[in-house]
Amino acid sequence: MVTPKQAGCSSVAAGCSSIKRRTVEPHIQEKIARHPCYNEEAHHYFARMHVAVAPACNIQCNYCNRKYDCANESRPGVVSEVLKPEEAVKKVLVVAGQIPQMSVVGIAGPGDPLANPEKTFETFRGIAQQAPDIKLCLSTNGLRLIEFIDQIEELNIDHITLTINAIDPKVAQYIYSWVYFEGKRYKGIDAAEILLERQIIGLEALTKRGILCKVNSVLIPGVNDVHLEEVAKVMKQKGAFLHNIMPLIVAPDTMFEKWGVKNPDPAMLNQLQDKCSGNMKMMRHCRQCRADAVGLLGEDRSAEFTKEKILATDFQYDMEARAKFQQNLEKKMDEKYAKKIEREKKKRNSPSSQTIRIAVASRGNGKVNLHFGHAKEFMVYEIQNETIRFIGIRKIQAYCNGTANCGDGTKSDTLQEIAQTIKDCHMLLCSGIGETPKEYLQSLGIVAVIQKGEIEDAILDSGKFYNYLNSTSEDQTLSR
Ligand code: CLF
Ligand code: SF4
Repeated sequence: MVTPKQAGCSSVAAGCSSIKRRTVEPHIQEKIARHPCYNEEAHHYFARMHVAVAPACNIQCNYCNRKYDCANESRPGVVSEVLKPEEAVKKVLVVAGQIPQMSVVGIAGPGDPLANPEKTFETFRGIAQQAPDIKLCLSTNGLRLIEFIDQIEELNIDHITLTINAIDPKVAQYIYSWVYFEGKRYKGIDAAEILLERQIIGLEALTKRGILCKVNSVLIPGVNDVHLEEVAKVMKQKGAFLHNIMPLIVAPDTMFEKWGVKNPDPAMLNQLQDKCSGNMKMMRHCRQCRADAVGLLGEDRSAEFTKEKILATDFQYDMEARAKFQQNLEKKMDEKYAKKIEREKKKRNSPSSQTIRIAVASRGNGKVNLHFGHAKEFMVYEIQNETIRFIGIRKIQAYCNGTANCGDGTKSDTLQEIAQTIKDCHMLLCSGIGETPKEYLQSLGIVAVIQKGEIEDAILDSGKFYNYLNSTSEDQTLSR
């Protein structure tokens, strides 16, 4: 769904590295402590899953095509199997038993959850009854949000993602082909006016009831790129908690593909997020998940939990064991946060220290623990004067796709593409890397360093090392 779809979950989250605990009220911090999307810290430890129970949609976004399902494709709207509510509830219970850090269940498609209200609420009701420790999350395009606001509140669905790509119907008319509302199909400016009005009414109602709302906006170059700054201002005024500006992924056979609209590059996305961050808390760690994603945000374990396997599995839902496991994770997060505060207090103000941009390969747990060849994404950070800032996610095609591909000619193309994706980085941290990619990256001025352990410690050490190299080397590739 859109909303989620492109927009990732049909929603997005607050997770932004830029959300500092001390700027969040305690009752909200409590709500987001274990939500991997609304809390950037938590996304290293806590997992989410989506159950795909909502196939229909009531609008047509010009970037969405729900037909395509490829195991390597990760974007909203895409799903392998649609489930019935009872199958979805069983899947949640099985997954929760096997992945104890799974703290949130979202419904984000593959269509719009509120265009399928019976299936959506039956699923949420079943989960609330049988697994009351799990947080419920919903991602919607907002067209019918106001109609279901009472049910949302009653079921304690406390995290809503609303995909809002424009606030001006003159812009929105190029984003939506049609809107189906109260038994009639609208097109053009009429469709845009209806959708935008309903989205704002929905957002205001969420704010009034104290339900956390994350707004997802798809950055569409040439269509709403300039307009999104205005969107961010209005979303803040209306009470949204978090803004997730996510890059367009042009799907095959869509209007945007036909019109030749291009995906934005990372620099365009980062610049816009920086501009908008004055108005709103920004989420920068969104992975634009599939509507049946399972696992930590950077991984997708959906293939391990097919309908066939789920229906054949006996399970026991041990809420006590889950609670203990999650308390330990939270303790770990708290310790890490305390360490960070301590470091910030001690930080020396060294004016000579340059800003260094570092790409990190991680498979979760807040660690550098992934080999370069297996990475499907990098997390990009900046460090200056011992202050670390999370910039965003760069998705890539993995350099190694298994031994069968090793040594074939396509690898050099893949390597070039990967290098392009992180060409603005000075360093790359990973748990291992072969000589060929290491030398290639070095030739472009990207120093690959093998590191293991906590991401922040590794960045601090590597930042110091980089500054040292920079001060002693005559090699100009080290000083950008
Ligand atoms: Fe899912 Fe969305 Fe809830 Fe998260 S995803 S419904 S808020 S539990 Fe998260 Fe995925 Fe981005 Fe969505 S990373 S696409 S923001
Ligand atoms: Fe989501 Fe519907 Fe838009 Fe697709 S058309 S992205 S399902 S809201």
